[in-house]
Amino acid sequence: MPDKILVTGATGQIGAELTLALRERYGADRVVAVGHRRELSGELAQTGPCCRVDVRDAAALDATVSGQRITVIYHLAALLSAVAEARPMLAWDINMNGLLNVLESARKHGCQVFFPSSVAAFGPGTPVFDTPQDTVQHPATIYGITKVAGELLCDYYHRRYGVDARGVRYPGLISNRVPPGGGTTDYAVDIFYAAIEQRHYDCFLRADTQLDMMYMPDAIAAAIRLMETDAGRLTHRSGFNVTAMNFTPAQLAAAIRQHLPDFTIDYAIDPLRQAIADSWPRHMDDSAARAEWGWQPRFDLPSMTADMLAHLAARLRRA
Ligand code: NAD
Ligand code: AKB
Repeated sequence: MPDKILVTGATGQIGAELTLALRERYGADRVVAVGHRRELSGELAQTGPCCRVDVRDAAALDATVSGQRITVIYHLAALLSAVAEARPMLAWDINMNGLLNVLESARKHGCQVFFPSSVAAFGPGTPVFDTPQDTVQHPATIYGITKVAGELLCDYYHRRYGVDARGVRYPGLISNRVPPGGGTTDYAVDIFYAAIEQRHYDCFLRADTQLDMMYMPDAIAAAIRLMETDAGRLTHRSGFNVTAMNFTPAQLAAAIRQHLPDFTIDYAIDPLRQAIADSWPRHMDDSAARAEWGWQPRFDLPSMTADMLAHLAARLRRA
């Protein structure tokens, strides 16, 4: 069992749910949630320790890691694909210098590190169907470039300094707790809010844009399972392909119509996000993750859709 865990990006789409899951599993006082701009509030603040650190501030981050006697860092703080493309310099600063600072603290204090890469680490030249674990990685976005560089940096810190850095290439993640933070796959979450509240959605991707996706409970389980796996079982380390389902906006709309027959969808294409989506794989091969650490998703498109609608509708009624 890890002694003490730090979660950067704890208020984000993944961080908010991962922090609570880690507190549930290892004990609330062992999991420190790191916020960025504002004081943490709500469930995150009420259920365990919190602090505020800008991950670009190496000294502040290191003081937190050493002061709190941290042994495991889940490093989630980053800018996602669409916001990164709007502010490339800032994205490089946060995504790269933030990770470098985390790895340096991990090196000094002997921490294990989880780094979430992305399907965005692939790009033109990568096989789009059954994208292999080890293949061409020439992403066309600044976000994807930071993800490839991040995977390489994690491998370097492991090889050079023995830092136990691990990670997955997540596809688009779907969740009902925290809205997504400015990615290309955000449509697959936005559509549920619109379906429940307006029975209509204007989608920013084309109807036939097929992408890999995953429901948040599976994403959380993947991170924890990989981190708990005996290191001797791992051949790969920092960029495991993982996926749970793949669909197009038209197929997701059809799945929602199984529950809300009057739901309608139109398409108002955003050229930036369409170009990003068109540069990503249609379906990753995640057999390495299945073989090396037993990756197995629970949710497919029908079960995710039913669960999402039920939980989000209840959450919106309470709000
Ligand atoms: P998010 O945008 O919801 O959250 C990012 C968090 O980072 C926010 O809490 C923000 O406050 C924090 N942050 C931003 N700048 C910071 C700084 N300078 N210092 C400290 N914190 C800062 O993102 P997410 O969806 O939760 O993604 C988390 C990680 O997972 C990211 O690395 C992302 O690239 C990766 N990922 C996400 C998805 C997805 O679909 N959500 C898919 C693949 C990979
Ligand atoms: C994004 O769209 O930027 C993220 C991702 C797949 O990394 N959801």
